[in-house]
Amino acid sequence: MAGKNVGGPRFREGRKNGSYVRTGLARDHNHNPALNAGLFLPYAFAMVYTSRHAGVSFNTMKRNLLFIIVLLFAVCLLFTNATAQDATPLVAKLSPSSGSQVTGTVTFTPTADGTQIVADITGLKPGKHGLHIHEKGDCSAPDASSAGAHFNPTHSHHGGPATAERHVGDFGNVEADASGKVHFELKEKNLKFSGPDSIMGKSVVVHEKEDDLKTDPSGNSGARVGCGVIVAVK
Ligand SMILES: [Cu+2]
Ligand SMILES: [Zn+2]
Repeated sequence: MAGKNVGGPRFREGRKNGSYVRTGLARDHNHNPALNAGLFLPYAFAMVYTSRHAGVSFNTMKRNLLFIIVLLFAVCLLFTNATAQDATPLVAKLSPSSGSQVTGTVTFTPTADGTQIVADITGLKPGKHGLHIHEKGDCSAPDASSAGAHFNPTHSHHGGPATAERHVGDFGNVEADASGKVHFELKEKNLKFSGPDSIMGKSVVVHEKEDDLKTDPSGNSGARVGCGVIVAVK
C-alpha cells in the first residue's frame, strides 16, 4: 500500500474520493462527493440485476446489498467531512516590517454566528495599533506596501468594527500592554471564506499607530509594522 491514509476512508471505493477531499475540496466545489454517490447508484443496481439473472443465490445477493449499503454510508460520511472542511480556519502569521520586531498570529475561525478572530501579537509599542485586512497577499516589501490598500469588496470608506460604513477588514485597534503584547478577540459577521470576496490569500496588517476609525484610506494609523498572508490552517 502506497503511503498511510491517516484519518482517511476505510473503504476501498472511498479512497479515491478521500484523497481529494483531503487536498482540494475546500477550494474546489466542483468536486462533489455526492456526485460520486450518484454515479455509484447505477452500478449498485446493475450489480443486483446481473446477480439475479445469473442465478446467484439469495444469500449472496443479500451480502452484495449489504456491501452496497456500507459503501453508500461511507460516501455519505465523506460528504459530511467535506462540508465541515469547507469551513477550515484561516490564519495569518505576522512578520516584522518597517524595521519592527513584530510577530504574531491572527486566526479566523468560522462559527455559527460569524467568524471568530483571535490575534496574539508581540513586539509592538505599548498602546493602540490599527489592525486591518489588506487587499494583496504580498508582505514582501520592507514596509509591507506590497500588501496594497485595505481589502474593500464593498467599495466603502474606512471605518471600524462598529461604524456604519467600513471596509470589511477594518478591525479597529488592538492594544498592546507594557511589554508590547496583544491578545485580541473579535466576532465578525461579513467575512467570506470562499468565492471572489474571500479573505483567503489577502493579508493582515498591524500598524504603528492608533486607527482613528474614520479617515480614509487607513485611519491615519501610520507605518505597517507587521504583515502576514491569510492562508488555510495546516
Ligand atoms: Cu492597515
Ligand atoms: Zn479600512
